Amino acid sequence: MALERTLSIVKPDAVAKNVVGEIYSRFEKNGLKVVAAKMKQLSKQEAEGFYAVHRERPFFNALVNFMISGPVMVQVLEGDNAVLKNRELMGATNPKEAAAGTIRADFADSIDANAVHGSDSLENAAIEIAYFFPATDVYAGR
Ligand code: RTP
Ligand code: MG
Repeated sequence: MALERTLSIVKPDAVAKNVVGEIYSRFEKNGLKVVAAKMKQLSKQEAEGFYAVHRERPFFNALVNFMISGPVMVQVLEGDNAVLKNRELMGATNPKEAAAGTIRADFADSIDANAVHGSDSLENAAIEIAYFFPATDVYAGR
């Protein structure tokens, strides 16, 4: 299996609910190691840049406004097949469709406030990690 890194964000709703530790536990119990992390209040510009692929989508403004509604926790997760594994732990985008036991099923309230972000491909993971962390701020997990 391939050792990968992926970019994860605990979104403002989950930070406000005080479940950062609960979500980190899911990562740790499933072989994903936090190798970089910071709490951050995103600016509008940072949130727009991060979700630039969705700029033309009808939900873009709501998404950006939600992402800047409070601080987020941004982390790099490292582990075997980290990109897919994190997406599996997160569950479906809409928490109503998320499998039982996933982060979104357990902590998210709606498709708009859905607790976590995770990179959707290895290529995007590299881009997203570089968006938030200089290479010197990401530590080797093993
Ligand atoms: P994320 O990027 O945040 O990890 O979420 P995702 O891959 O599961 O979903 P994506 O398609 O990338 O959409 C990004 C975020 O936009 C909101 N969204 N709303 N109303 C809608 O149909 C809709 N579709 C997407 C969600 O909050 C989603 O997390
Ligand atoms: Mg996405």
